[in-house]
Amino acid sequence: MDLFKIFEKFLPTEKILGYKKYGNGHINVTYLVVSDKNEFYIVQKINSYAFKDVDLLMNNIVTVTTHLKNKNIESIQMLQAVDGKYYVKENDEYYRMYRFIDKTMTFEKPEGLKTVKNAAQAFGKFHNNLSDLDASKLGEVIPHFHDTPKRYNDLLIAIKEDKLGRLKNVSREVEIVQKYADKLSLITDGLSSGEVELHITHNDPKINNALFDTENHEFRSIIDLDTVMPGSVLYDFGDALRSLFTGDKEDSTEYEKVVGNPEIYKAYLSSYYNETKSFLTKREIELFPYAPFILTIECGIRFLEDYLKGDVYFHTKYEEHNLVRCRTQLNLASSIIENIDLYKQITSNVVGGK
Ligand code: ADP
Ligand code: GN1
Ligand code: MG
Repeated sequence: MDLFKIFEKFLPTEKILGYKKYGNGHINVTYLVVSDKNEFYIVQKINSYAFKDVDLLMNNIVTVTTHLKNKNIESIQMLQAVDGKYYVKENDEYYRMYRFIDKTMTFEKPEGLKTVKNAAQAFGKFHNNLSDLDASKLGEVIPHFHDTPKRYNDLLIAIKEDKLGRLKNVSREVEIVQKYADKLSLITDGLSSGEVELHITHNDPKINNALFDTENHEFRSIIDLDTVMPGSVLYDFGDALRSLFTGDKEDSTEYEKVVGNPEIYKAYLSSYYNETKSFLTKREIELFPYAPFILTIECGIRFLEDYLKGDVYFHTKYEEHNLVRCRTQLNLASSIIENIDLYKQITSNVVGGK
């Protein structure tokens, strides 16, 4: 990969002075670049295994960022290459570039309940700000992304095929997933019946996909808009809590330490509910306690499937990496569902019987 050549196709009037690999994402490869005009940029190699239709992907992102910009909301600013496209194709690989949002930082784990509340407010406002964007302008960039029952079926196929002979290492994990198989369709059933509504959602609201101000740690901007598309707000609610509960321990071998945290749940729910109560349905509120469980077990299922398939989707650093990640998520999912009455109680206290 020639980063200099790629950069030139976006900005022929500037030159790269230096660059380094940046961030902890599992999908794309990200570089922080500084130019001879002392401007900072993010250049990313797009993961074209995950994103099969790069035109659709970039169209979604530009549609959303333009909508936010028109409302004066700080957002990532994609650059157009000299040919007018929002990506450059080089040796069958796709690259994109955007401005670094200055004086911002990401967190890998919540730094106290203030970060939790800020993140909840951020994603609540994100849902609100996109509620007047015509959903038909966005394509389904990864079909069935949070269709948890389908994710489970995909896992069953990977188990059957056992391409790498790894099934023998995961009997305990398969058993845990099977134990909860009847609880995986709560959100998708709600969508089918109409009790859970379609919104434009982020679908990957990890804590490190929100930028915070370096000085006062206030929320600045939501990033990593790759999976923005129509979905349920419960996907974002559940996955944000999954990420906040997991913190920086997603890759930890001490997986029994990755458990739910009722204080974090309460803080997130209170701030999120404040932003979104005008449009939430009764069923969505009922499913709040289940959403972190569903999104967490789904994530565990996806890591397990990828482990069985030979680590084709998520970036991994060693052979058992996806299996370790799967274990942390399954431990977390179990700890949430085992305490579901507590999460239900917190929900009814916060929501006060809407
Ligand atoms: P991935 O899909 O690999 O997770 P992200 O878009 O989340 O890629 O970018 C990886 C990291 O780069 C982020 O967690 C954040 O730290 C940083 N980053 C990305 N875009 C920006 C931006 N516009 N301004 C500042 N930092 C950014
Ligand atoms: C991936 O790209 P990143 O690291 O923000 C994944 C999410 C998973 C997450 C698990 C497009 O997110 O769905 O929840 O890893 N993103 C995609 O850490 O698959
Ligand atoms: Mg990311």
